[in-house]
Amino acid sequence: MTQSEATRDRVEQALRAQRIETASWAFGNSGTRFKVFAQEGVPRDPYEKVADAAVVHRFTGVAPSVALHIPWDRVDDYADLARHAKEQGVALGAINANVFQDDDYKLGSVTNPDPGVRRKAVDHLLECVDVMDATGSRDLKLWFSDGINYPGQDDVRARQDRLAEALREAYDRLGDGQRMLVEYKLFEPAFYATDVPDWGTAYAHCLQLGPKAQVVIDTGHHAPGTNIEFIVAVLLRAGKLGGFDFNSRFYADDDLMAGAADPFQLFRIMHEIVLADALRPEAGVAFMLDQCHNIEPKIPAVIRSVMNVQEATAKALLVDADALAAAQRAGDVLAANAVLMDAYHTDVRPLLAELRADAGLDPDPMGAYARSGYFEKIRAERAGGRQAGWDA
Ligand code: RM4
Ligand code: MN
Repeated sequence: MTQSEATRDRVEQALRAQRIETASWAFGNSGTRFKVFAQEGVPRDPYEKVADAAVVHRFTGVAPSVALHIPWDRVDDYADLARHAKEQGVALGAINANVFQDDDYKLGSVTNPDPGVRRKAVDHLLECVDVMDATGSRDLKLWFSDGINYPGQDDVRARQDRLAEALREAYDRLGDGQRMLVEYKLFEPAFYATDVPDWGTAYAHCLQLGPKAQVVIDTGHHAPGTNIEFIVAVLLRAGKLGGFDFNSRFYADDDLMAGAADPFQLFRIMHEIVLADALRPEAGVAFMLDQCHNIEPKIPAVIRSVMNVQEATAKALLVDADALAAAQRAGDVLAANAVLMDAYHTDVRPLLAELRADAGLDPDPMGAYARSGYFEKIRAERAGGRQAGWDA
């Protein structure tokens, strides 16, 4: 085998093993605080969301699980929903807790000054672990809208103590093989001080909690200009990167399709992953999408996002690691940078198309979905009834 054949072999193998998790809420109606534009064919319940996620997997071959959001995806029998998912060819993935949509949470959930409200919030986190037991999910993903809008509104350190206490209770409830992924977000809805605003705060809590607690990076949750790949590298080095919520942004938490606004950033992130050999499922990094599709049709938007992540990954895998290391050792700044750019500028679409064909898939997932008639079918079947939305 020549060196280039060996490289191709390695790249193909890694791409075949890649797994990207979709999000149930990406299939429901969503919008901004100005307007939710309803779409035709939108799922009416969690079963239909799972069915749509399975369609994404059917056409991409690399999206075999779908994350749930509780209570948006509340059902009577989670084991039955897991069975339904399996029948459709997917599994249920991370369970996302929602402690941000109840009147009680106006001043916070797990950091609320009122112990009664904190109890309610922690009980919800525990309920989510019960759901995980029923669905067989590994990850509990926690994002808190908690924070304060005005200086003096509450005691910042006391809120951190309350947070630590709540996380501890949920952490202690986790079973073997279950994990807690702690997400951070710079601001919004709290504007003065968010309780988990950055990776450092999330990391400090995870460190105190123990090995089952890991940080999750939502790519949309940073200030403009933040070097996200640096955070990736630091967390990987510390063994504390639990996963990603991929999406893209221009200004704030825009939740646009992953790799749409800044495909180069996605490449740089995946480059850190590849360098640390963290693409392998055993490395424990969950590659999830967390997006909303407000104006574009949802299923093809998710397919496109999955493909964008695949393309960034393929480019990252093509970086000539030996040449890069040699240039770095030699202090050759321009050569090192050129190695990265060469990989980034490679058109990997033919390679991915070939891999799909080898796997018995249509090489063009977007076209295949459009031709499949699935949209026409759900548009007819799901007409009327109450469509699921991000608040339902
Ligand atoms: C949050 C955060 C969470 C997601 C919700 C819908 O901003 O990103 O991961 O569950 O939005
Ligand atoms: Mn997220």
